This record gives sequence, structure tokens and C-alpha cells, in this order.
Amino acid sequence: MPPAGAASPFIAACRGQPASRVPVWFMRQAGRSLPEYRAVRERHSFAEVVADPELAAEVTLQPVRRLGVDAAILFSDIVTPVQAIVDGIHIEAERGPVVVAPFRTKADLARLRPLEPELDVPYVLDTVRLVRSRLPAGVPLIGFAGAPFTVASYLVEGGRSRDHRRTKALMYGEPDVWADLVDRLAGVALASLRAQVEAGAQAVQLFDSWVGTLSEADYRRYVLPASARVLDGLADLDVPRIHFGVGAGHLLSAMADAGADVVGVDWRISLDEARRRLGAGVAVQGNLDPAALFCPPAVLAARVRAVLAANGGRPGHVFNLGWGVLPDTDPAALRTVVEIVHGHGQGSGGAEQPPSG
Ligand code: 1CP
Repeated sequence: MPPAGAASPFIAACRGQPASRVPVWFMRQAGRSLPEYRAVRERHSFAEVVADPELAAEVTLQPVRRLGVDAAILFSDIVTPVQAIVDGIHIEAERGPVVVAPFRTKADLARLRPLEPELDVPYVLDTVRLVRSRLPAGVPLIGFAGAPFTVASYLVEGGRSRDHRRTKALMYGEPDVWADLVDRLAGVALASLRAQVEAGAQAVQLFDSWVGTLSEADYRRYVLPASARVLDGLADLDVPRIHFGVGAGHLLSAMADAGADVVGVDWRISLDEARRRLGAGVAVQGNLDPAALFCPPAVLAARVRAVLAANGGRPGHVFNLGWGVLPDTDPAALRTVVEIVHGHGQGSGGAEQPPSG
């Protein structure tokens, strides 16, 4: 295999190296904001798309074609691997993952055996291989997994939750059961990510979407060891590891300590402040508010430039939203963001020069 994305601005930025331009991709770039995705979903359920490598590869490539982003992200879901080994997990279009019999006791842990990716989720790996064979040169594929805490929250709550009360009750009240649960989920995420990289993924993102609900002390005690097992377990594969949470500004340095090369930042703190918290040697990803895509073009453009200015031209910035693309976003606005980011710094000495004036 050629060196992972040797000529890719995305890989360079993930490694903190100067890039030919600021790279940009969007979390949830495949999905309901794109008419061509909705057309596929009119004929197939979400589960059908994920389980069919041709359909999943097509949907993964749609935003690359339409938006000109610098990376693709595998079309799948954070619960796809556990769905393959636990009965009664499905995804509802509006609600997200639903677990018919939630995990509440020590006895439930027996339902979580280790993942054997080539046997349990062969369609995911076939999708990775298909996408890799079809992506334009210089556009890497990002593989992903749900982090142990966030996947555990779906298993314990039975679905989405506002306050994560049952998850926290288990975590605080039965720390041994909790530790066993997140350790098993770390094993699932690690096996899935290693298999995705072996199949051709050139970077990985660990999504810990709901972890911002914890204090730093509880994060370090109850979550960090499991997430570190996933991220450290990928170190020998030499692919950039991105670690992301929502509302997790207070956890940034702890999330970097878990073993990330890049930490995703939402819009609640500036990239400048994020860099102060992360220290040298960690790249940043983010952090335009997805709601900005609903603003008039001049307002959107100003907000994109403000994100670029907060990074101040430093290497090691992957432009992204602070969270996923909202479903009714106009794809033309996403395209505008790509054009502004790609135009930034070009013709005035390169993307890595601090803005003048
Ligand atoms: O570009 C892409 O769309 C990539 C594929 C992708 C990814 C990376 C999907 C497809 N889901 C995810 C990750 C994911 N799934 C996360 C982490 C990122 C984030 O926080 O946004 C989470 C929390 C989920 C769980 C999930 N799956 C939800 C959220 C529910 C909740 O609790 O708020 C939803 C709505 C789903 C279903 C789903 N997964 C993906 C899509 C496009 C959809 C929408 C369903 C559809 O089209 O029918």
C-alpha cells in the first residue's frame, strides 16, 4: 500500500505538518442534506445501505463528488459493530439507535462477546475496499468507531438520552460492572478500527459524542482507560487518530491524553483556546457551528473566516463543523465553505502563513 495519503493535505494537517491548503471535511457529510442520499434512502432502509457495500460505497462517495472535500468518511454507524453481535439493536431514522433490551446488570455483559470483523461485519470491510478503489488520489478514507462511553450510553439507556441518568447510575454505582462493559466495548471498537485500517482506511475517528456530560475527574476515572485502550491499540498502524466529543471543551486535554493525534473541537470554545488546552503536538479539527450554514452567505463567509483566523495559520488544522451537518442544510452552503477554506491563504504565501492585517 502507498504511504497513507502522502500527498493529502488532510493527512499532513492531522500530523501537524504544513499542508498545501487547509483541508476540510464535514462530520455527517453523507446523509440527509444531500438529495442523492435521500434518493437512495427512498428505495432502501438505513440498515440496507450499511449492509450493502455497493450502496454504502456510493453514499460515502457522494459528498466527495458534490462538495470537493479533502476526506471521505465511511458510511456506517457507531452501533454497527455491536448490532452484529447483540440481538435487538436497530436504527430508527429520526431517533437513532434503539436497544430493545437495555444493558442494566452484570448478567447482561455476557451478551457482548468479542467482535470478529471479517465474520461479523464483512460488509463494512468490503465497503472500505470498494471506496478505496474508487476515491480520487489525495482524498483519504476515514474509518470510525463509537467510543466505549457513547456506545455504552445507548446500550444502557436503550436509546438516546438527555441526561444519561442510567449510564451514570451504573458507572458511579457499580464501577466494576461499568469497567467490564467499557472494556468489552473498547475491544469491539479496537477490532473494528484495526480491520478498517487493514482494509484500507487511512485515518480513524473515535466518536465520543455524549462524553461532554461528564466532569474531567469522572472522565479520567471511568472512561479514559477504555478509550486509551482503543487509541493506543492503533499506534502501530501509523494512521492519524482523531478523537471527538460534543460540549467537551473541559475534557480536551484528557481526550488528548487518551492517545489522539487530532482532537475535534465544537463551537463552544475557540480553536485558539483549544490549542492552549491541548498544548503542542496535537492537531485540532473544527469548529464552525453547523447552524452557521443557515445564515445569509456573507454571514456564513465571515464565520468561516473567523474560524480560520482563530487558528491563526498554524499547521495542524483540519477544518470541520463543530458537530454533524444538520439534515436540512443546503448543500450549496457546504460547497461555499469548502471554497472559502480552500481559497484561504492561497496566493498570499501559502495556507500556513498567519493572516496579514
Ligand atoms: O457522513 C456520514 O454520514 C458518515 C456516517 C455516519 C457516522 C460517522 C452515520 C450515518 N452516523 C455516524 C456516527 C454516529 N451515529 C454518531 C457520532 C457522530 C455524531 O455525534 O453525530 C452518533 C451519536 C450516532 C448515532 C445515531 N445514528 C444517531 C444520533 C441519535 C441521537 O442519539 O441523537 C442517528 C440519527 C443515527 C442514524 C444515522 N446514522 C448515520 C445517518 C446518516 C443517520 C440518519 C438516519 C437515516 O438516514 O435514516
